[in-house]
Amino acid sequence: MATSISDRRPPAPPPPRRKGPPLDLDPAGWTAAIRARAREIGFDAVGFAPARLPPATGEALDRFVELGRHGDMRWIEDRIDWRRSPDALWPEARSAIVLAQNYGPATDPLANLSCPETGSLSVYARGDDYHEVIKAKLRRLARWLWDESAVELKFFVDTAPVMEKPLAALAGLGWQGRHTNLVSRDFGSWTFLAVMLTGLDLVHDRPHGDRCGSCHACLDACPTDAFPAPYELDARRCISYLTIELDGPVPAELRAAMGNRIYGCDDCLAVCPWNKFARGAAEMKLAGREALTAPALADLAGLDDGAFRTMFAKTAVKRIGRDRFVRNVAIAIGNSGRPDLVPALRPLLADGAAQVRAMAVWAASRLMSPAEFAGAAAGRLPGETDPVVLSEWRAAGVLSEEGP
Ligand code: B12
Ligand code: SF4
Ligand code: SF4
Repeated sequence: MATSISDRRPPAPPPPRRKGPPLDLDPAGWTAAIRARAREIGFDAVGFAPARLPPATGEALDRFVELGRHGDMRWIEDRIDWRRSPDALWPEARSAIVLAQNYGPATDPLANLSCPETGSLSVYARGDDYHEVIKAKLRRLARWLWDESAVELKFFVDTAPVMEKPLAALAGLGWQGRHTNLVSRDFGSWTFLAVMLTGLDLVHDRPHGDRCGSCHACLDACPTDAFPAPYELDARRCISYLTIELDGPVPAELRAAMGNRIYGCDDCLAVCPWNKFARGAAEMKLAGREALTAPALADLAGLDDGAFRTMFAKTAVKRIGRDRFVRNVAIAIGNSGRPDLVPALRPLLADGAAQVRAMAVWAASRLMSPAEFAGAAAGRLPGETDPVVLSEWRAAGVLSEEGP
């Protein structure tokens, strides 16, 4: 029955079904019943598609990987055969139930970008972790469907080798916009997606066409020029990838464009004109927490592991761990133009994590006076052995090519 598949964990064994004969419904009956139950549970939109993606979608995925645009996200290529189409992952699947959850922000999500002494977290990271919120709802839907139908099913949110956006488009929930995300006429760019595969035959929705027209606002808004062409993303340049997925130092040429974005990025989503039809999220657990709207960089720089876990308890941010997060904070401090943040930055030059020290060197080279920077180098260099950190000191001009 109801098993949740992820790239990281094997599926759980099916729980016992409640006693009694399964419901006897035709495909239209099941489709209507599932739609009603999903809405009752709190999903904002539901669509139905065949459990098979067209070959062209798999070919686009192959091109994305061949071109190396997935960067260090090796898990995309590891299960690429499954990812191309759900029926490769699970041959018995007949239909995909695609679910959308609106997380429309209550205020302008980009407002904080002009406050350089604070950090900007993307909207989705300011509330409870959507994976957990949506998985709880999926479990309820799966439990009900398994009890009523006795037909096997599997469900996913984000982490399984399934291409959720093309499936959602096929199920009529919207279209993949030029920024590559699913745009909905009802919720604009602000939806999370989830998928349930089932052995049931259902009545499939009709995909609806592309409504981007001549607009290219999202392409123009991208701070790092991450779209090599409309409808194509080079993840290696995307701030979402750089701040969340990439471990280690961020490529030097992209750091300045990150501004104060310390977890994810919403620029291409936020400028979409279809957001004018968007509504605020009804799911309260997804509502942004006040403390995460504009946190002071000086406070974030001081987070140790325990304080990081407490501050980001139950959010998606905790998944990246303290070191990667504070690395992002160091870059934002380097972009702040605020020498008054030097006292908060200075301890990061001696941080236990090499990626934090490396980005702190870069930030210090931008904020400190030459004399101050030379003093910091004299204090830190004698004990530094990490090649990545040394290369940052070298790039900042305090080490010769031959070494210290
Ligand atoms: C990997 C991943 C990322 C990567 C890569 C994003 C990407 N566009 O591929 C990174 C880390 C950058 C990322 C960022 C974000 N993500 Co993300 N991500 C995923 C994940 C796990 C897989 C996506 C995937 O399959 N990518 C592979 C590419 C090939 O697929 P595609 O984007 O659909 O590509 C299509 C077209 O763009 C085109 N194409 C793409 N490349 C190429 C190349 C060539 C040559 C050609 C011809 C065509 C072509 O063809 C493809 C098929 O139609 C999904 C969850 C899932 N399991 O599906 C979430 C998901 C897509 N992410 C999501 C979100 C919310 C985000 C962010 C908004 C988070 C944030 N605020 O920071 C950003 C948005 C950035 C952006 N503009 O895309 C949501 C999107 C919801 C929606 N409404 O669409 C998803 C669905 C998670 C979820 N369950 O809700 N993400
Ligand atoms: S999320 Fe930000 S960096 Fe990534 S493509 Fe969109 S605007 Fe560009
Ligand atoms: S901003 Fe414009 S081009 Fe981009 S997804 Fe929205 S409508 Fe399409």
